[in-house]
Amino acid sequence: MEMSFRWYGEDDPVTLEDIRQIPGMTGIVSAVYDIPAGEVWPLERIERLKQTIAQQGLKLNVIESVPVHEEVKMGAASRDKWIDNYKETIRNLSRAGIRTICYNFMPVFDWTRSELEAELPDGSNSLKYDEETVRQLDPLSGELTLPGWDLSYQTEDLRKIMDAYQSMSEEQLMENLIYFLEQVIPVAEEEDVLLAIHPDDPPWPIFGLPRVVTNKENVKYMLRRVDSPNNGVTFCTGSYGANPENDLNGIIEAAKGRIHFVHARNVKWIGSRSFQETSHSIKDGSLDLTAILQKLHDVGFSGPIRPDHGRMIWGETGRPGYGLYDRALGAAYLNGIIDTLEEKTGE
Ligand code: DNO
Repeated sequence: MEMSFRWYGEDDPVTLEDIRQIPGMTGIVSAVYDIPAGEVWPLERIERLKQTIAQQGLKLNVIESVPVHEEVKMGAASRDKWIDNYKETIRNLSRAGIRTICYNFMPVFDWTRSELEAELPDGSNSLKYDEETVRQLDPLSGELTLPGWDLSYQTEDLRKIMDAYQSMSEEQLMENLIYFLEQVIPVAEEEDVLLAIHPDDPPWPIFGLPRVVTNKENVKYMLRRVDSPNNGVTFCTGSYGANPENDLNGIIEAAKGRIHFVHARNVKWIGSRSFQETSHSIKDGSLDLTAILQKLHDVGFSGPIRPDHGRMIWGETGRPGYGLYDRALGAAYLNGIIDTLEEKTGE
């Protein structure tokens, strides 16, 4: 597996110089962040990002994410224009030698939490999701804004978009995803690029908006409907694993051969539909990352993997979930497991 690390570009307080000192680190997961969702990514911007990373002896191996325009998710009449742009971005990424693109299909809001700095018993803090708190929140009030959210909307536009989704069934949203894939996957095939859909985080509907990349049945369905090796998934342990009903090894089995990228982190279930993020250790969270990595290894996964969110430890401040220290510990933990698995089979 290719151990990789997410880097938010020149504005990231975590530098490439820091990242290259993590043992076993080879890949960088990044994006051209200042291009509005739906616009074509110019080749020279991608090349520049790639060069900056290469100068530190690292490799830009995954783009996370190329955002899908909201009108595509909504199935609006204007969606084809955005889909054409998406195809062009795939072509440009391919020209720059990028082979893996992560994206998501969550209506309006990317990953959602109720608290960004919830204290853990050891005095560190981490991201937490409490269903009751989220249920009482109005995302239009501005009382909660999260780092993963697209804040470029005016409140009025956001209200209209949210209203349009209220009447959309999960089946319809899935159809909109399939429509998108039927258009872009042939281009990904031509360009030798793997698309890897990120699950919805958390994997259930929030704020009355439908969500579909949530469980084994839906993953199987979308992989079968557009049955190409280039149509794959990002297997995110913490997103699928937030729901205790999701059997993670079962999802890996269902998606085997189509898992193109892995996000590894742990969560502790703290009530119905509520969880807090922990260190990667199986002693701290509810997920058994050793068993999950074993399963990924068994199904032949050898692609990019990154430690996902970390806690804030040792007084570090910064982008919630994306500090240096705990993610570096996570990478070391994961590498220990992976080395053991791969050495056994002589890889
Ligand atoms: C959160 C991330 C997500 C992810 C996107 C992929 O930390 O895992 O924001 O990047 O959903 O499109």
